[in-house]
Amino acid sequence: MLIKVPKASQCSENDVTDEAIYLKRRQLLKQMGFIGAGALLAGSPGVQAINLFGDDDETAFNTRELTYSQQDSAQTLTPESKVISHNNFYEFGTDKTDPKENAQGLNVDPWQLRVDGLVEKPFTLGFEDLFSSFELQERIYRMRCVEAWSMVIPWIGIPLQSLLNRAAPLSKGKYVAFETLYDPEQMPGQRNPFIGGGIDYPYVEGLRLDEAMHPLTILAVGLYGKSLPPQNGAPIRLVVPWKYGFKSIKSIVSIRLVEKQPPTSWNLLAANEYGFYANVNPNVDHPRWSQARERRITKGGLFSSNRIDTQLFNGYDEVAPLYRGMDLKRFY
Ligand SMILES: Nc1nc2c(c(=O)[nH]1)N[C@H]1C(S)=C(S)[C@@H](COP(=O)(O)O)O[C@H]1N2
Ligand SMILES: [Mo]
Repeated sequence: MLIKVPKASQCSENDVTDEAIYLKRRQLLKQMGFIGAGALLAGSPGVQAINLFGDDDETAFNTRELTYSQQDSAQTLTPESKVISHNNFYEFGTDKTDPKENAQGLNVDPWQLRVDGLVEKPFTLGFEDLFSSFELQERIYRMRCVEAWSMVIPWIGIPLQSLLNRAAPLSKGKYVAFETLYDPEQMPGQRNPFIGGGIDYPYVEGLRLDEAMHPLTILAVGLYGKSLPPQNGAPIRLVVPWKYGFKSIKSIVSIRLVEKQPPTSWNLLAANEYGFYANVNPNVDHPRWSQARERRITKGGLFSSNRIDTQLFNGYDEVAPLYRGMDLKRFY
């Protein structure tokens, strides 16, 4: 199974050091097939990131495959060390460093992801199926948190579209509802609201069906050439790059086609601050802060960053037709 590298993503990676490491991993992924790597995980307790960055391998890389359409010096990849240590995963605590500290014991094998609701062919995927049932692709996406920081992350995943198509949605299904694992024993934030930030668990999210079917929408199973670490939402999480990060729900156990707009966790918590759509939009401020700019997390200390302008739809202009005629201030 080869990782396909789509040309559509609009990020470049011109950080030389990170790129060299990254290309090497990618080459190894290609040679081994991610399925082989997934299999290594089967017997391990909890999830361990698979290190595919093995011994020196000087095979020529096809760098053209990683040349993205918009070269832009602001698009340096966020170093892996920060992608996996500066997280929001309130099930494990509300500080950015809590998830890495508290989530390491999360047991993701066995795992069951159920796809059902208004579909012709409901199904359940086990842990191994997440890595082997669909063609894995690599996507480098910007991720913009509603808190006004952002990263550029090389994901590995499955277009959500392929998974939904396998379930054959019925015409009555207009929205897709997602649910995170509910397991208070493993997730301290779910048993203690002081740890979990007051969210009513399980964490739930939703998309309109056309958003879910958009080719940019993926279910990620890995990043930086490794399976997802627990703090990033192992074993499978949503990534919707034109929306605020909170839409990208982690550690998913249920994907359900529904008729009506489903409830979403942050909207339930504070409806005036977090809408259902949550499209990145520099012109619609959060009631308590501006969304015009963001801190792009880069090299240096854990919290070091560049301040840059935020772009409408996080720069993914190709999604604009999904919202034609909609008042983006009202449907924030
Ligand atoms: N289940 C769950 N999913 C979640 C969250 C969470 O607290 N719980 N936080 C969200 C927020 S606010 C963001 S910004 C992203 C962060 O993803 P990352 O830690 O991989 O960068 O995950 C999102 N998905
Ligand atoms: Mo976020």
